[in-house]
Amino acid sequence: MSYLTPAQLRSRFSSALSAMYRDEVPQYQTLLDLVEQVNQKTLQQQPDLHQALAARGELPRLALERHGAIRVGQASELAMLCRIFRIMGMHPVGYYDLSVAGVPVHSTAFRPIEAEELKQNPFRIFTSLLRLELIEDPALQDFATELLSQRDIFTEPLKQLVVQAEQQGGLSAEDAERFVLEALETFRWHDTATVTAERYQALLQQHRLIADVLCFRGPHINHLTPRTLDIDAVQRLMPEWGITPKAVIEGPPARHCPILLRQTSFRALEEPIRFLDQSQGQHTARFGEIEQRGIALTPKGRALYDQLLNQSLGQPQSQDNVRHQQQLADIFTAFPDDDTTLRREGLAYYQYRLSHDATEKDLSDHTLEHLIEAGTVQADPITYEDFLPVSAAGIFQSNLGDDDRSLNAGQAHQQAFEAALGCQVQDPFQLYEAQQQASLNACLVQLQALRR
Ligand code: OOG
Ligand code: NI
Repeated sequence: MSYLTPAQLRSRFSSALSAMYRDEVPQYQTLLDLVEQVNQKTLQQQPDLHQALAARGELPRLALERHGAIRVGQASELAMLCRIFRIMGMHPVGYYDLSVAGVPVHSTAFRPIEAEELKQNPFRIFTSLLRLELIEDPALQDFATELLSQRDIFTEPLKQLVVQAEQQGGLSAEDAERFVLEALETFRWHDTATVTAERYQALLQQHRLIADVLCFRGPHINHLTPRTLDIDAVQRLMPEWGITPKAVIEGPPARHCPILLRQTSFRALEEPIRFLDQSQGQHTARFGEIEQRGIALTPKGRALYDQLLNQSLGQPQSQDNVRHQQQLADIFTAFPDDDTTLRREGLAYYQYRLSHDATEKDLSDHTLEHLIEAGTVQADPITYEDFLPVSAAGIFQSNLGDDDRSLNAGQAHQQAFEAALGCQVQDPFQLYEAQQQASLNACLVQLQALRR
């Protein structure tokens, strides 16, 4: 019996999810069209970028690249998601405590880990677990617990298929098709709430996110995110396309060597819902987002990023994106912006490879730096595959109501999160470091082969 690879399963799932979301949220299709247009234009205008992406084999994954997000309410839900995503080759990476930004959740990103897997399909899901202990009113906290204990966000066939996949080590094409259809049910939008309008209001007042997680039968996918090559252009063009973006782009400013992740989003929908008492209301949860990814930073680079970002957060925040970007750009002049310095100062991660025309005569007792200078060894930036807590908080806030207040900041609770998850989250730095090291080792082996 032959099984689909995890990457094949992941691709089928992400494209089915994308189709469902385009159906549910028509503006998502508009966003995809806009991003596609901007990406094509950017590739035409920047032949160097085009070539670099082609050389790294990233062009085919450009149109595929997207992430999504969901929010769940209890440990058992998170643990089951972990098993479902594992079958698709997606593993929990990173721990994000959003309570520091007044959002009552903590999160991880389920994503492929190996370079080859990422190349095939980099789809990831930012997954948040509600922290019920941050609900202030004890009666409401009890009610929330009860609500959660009454729901099952996974279909019976899905649970059976998960066990089957785990036992036999994969799924046949036929079972995979059922698996995708059943898994979609968990991510689908429900237009009926599981509570009365009055309860909904009470939970909404605690925090809009609490109502979003607790009042529905499932954790509707709340956004999907295509990857753009020019986020400033998309932000600028959105209004022309009938989309109102959040005020400012999150993350670092535009740079010659893009670092980490830049994001912007828009509120997509006010959806009619029917409450348990049959009254009608509206719920805003679903939105659109775009991302532009740059190079992954080492702990040293990340510390510099955090320091500069904090410096900018300490200034009066402009709601005008042009001014905000200018402010950021001024502060980020302190961050080296050429690959050689980023690499030599150990600020960012690179993937090393031997150039095609390397010959034995290029090799006489040279250091790595010499080999790179001579063009014998190439160093390509490793793309950042994770998220940024401050940016994520900004994305969360942008699709909540303006009336939202922040909750008291809680302590980081990584251990509690991992207990709920049923396993530990992987450290993103270690993954990038390992990828860099593996590429160096491979280069060394090839060099030695040339010397012989
Ligand atoms: C997730 C927000 C975070 C990102 O891209 O940083 C996020 C959510 O609203 O559930 O998706
Ligand atoms: Ni997102």
